[in-house]
Amino acid sequence: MSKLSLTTALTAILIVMAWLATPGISRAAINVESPPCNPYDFGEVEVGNSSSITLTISNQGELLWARINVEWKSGSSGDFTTEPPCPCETMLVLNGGVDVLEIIYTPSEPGISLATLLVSISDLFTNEVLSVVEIELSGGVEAKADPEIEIDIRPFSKRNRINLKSRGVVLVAALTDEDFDASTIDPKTVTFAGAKPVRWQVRDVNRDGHKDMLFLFKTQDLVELNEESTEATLAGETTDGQIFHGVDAVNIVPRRLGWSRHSLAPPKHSAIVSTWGKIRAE
Ligand SMILES: [Ca+2]
Ligand SMILES: [Ca+2]
Repeated sequence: MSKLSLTTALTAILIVMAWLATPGISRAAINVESPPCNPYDFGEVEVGNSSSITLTISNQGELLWARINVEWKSGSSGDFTTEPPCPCETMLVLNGGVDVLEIIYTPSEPGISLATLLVSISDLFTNEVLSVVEIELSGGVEAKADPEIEIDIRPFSKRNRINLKSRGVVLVAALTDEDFDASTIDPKTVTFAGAKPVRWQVRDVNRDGHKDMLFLFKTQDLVELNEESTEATLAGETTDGQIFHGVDAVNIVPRRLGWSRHSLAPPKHSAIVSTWGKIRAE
């Protein structure tokens, strides 16, 4: 080893020894950037979408090597994640250096989500914990409580008659208004009087210029209706998880009361198909 490189090595050792000998060594700084605030609220993010911030951990004090440990104190599962994933491998930050951690919020359902990320900084050489910072995270908005929407049972009839002994079908429209966009309904979540829809389509049922959603149910599936029923409920969720319900009057047709044998006969399957086909063709 040359005299110069030996001198350089000795100097480095002396510097390290000086660091180790420094009492009450100052702390590394932790900064949350973009935007710089703690707690941090991601606000409203659509279910399935993501928003992220960058946690910047910088060693700007007098510490030579900072050892950073990051772990979830709460809320580790589900909506909040980090990149790299936590609990993270120990990060080492040299004096003057920085390391970054991305915090990602991906809401899985409507509502408020909370989490706390725990960042601890210690001296690599002495293991002394110098600083512990809790990053409090929140996201989402309060879910609206089951709003009532406007529905229209048998949209082309004001009497809303339902013959529970029929093997026919019942059309029910979920209508769009200024507070609700019926075209966002997830049809697979919809029930009407205990029945699941067998078909559905987006169309402007009441011709107000706004798309509604029209559902077709088999009458024999309306298990929650009986001859005493005066109203029926359509309920479901939108594609982003907002639950809703709507109520409309029904006029249950009494069995065999004033009906001919002909009218009690169940319609043929082909008649059901042609009814829906006619609507689809419009
Ligand atoms: Ca009606
Ligand atoms: Ca409409």
